[in-house]
Amino acid sequence: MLAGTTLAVALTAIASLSFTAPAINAQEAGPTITIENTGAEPPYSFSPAQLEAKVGQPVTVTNNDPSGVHSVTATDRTFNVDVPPKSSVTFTVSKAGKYDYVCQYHTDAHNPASLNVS
Ligand SMILES: [Cu+2]
Repeated sequence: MLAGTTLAVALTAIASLSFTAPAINAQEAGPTITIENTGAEPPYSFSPAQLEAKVGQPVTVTNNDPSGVHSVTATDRTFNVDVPPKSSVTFTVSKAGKYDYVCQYHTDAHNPASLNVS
């Protein structure tokens, strides 16, 4: 009876470890903005439209559009990052705040988006 209980506890511990590992990996990947050319309306998407980051935490921008340079440009110009086609750029924000941003090259052709830094 005692041996059976010990085995059950051990199996529960292993199950917990395998369940939490993917969550830890996701955190290490850090906040990421993905830009796609969807061909819909508007044609270009920032995803997710609203993203959370910490002050000083690297924010990665991945541009999956094979043919266009896009940018992540805060409307108050706190940050302005160009992202060439099929590439990624990382930036940090040193001051907390909610920053609406646009693409400086297609100001009316992306969905509204914001980065909330705390
Ligand atoms: Cu753009």
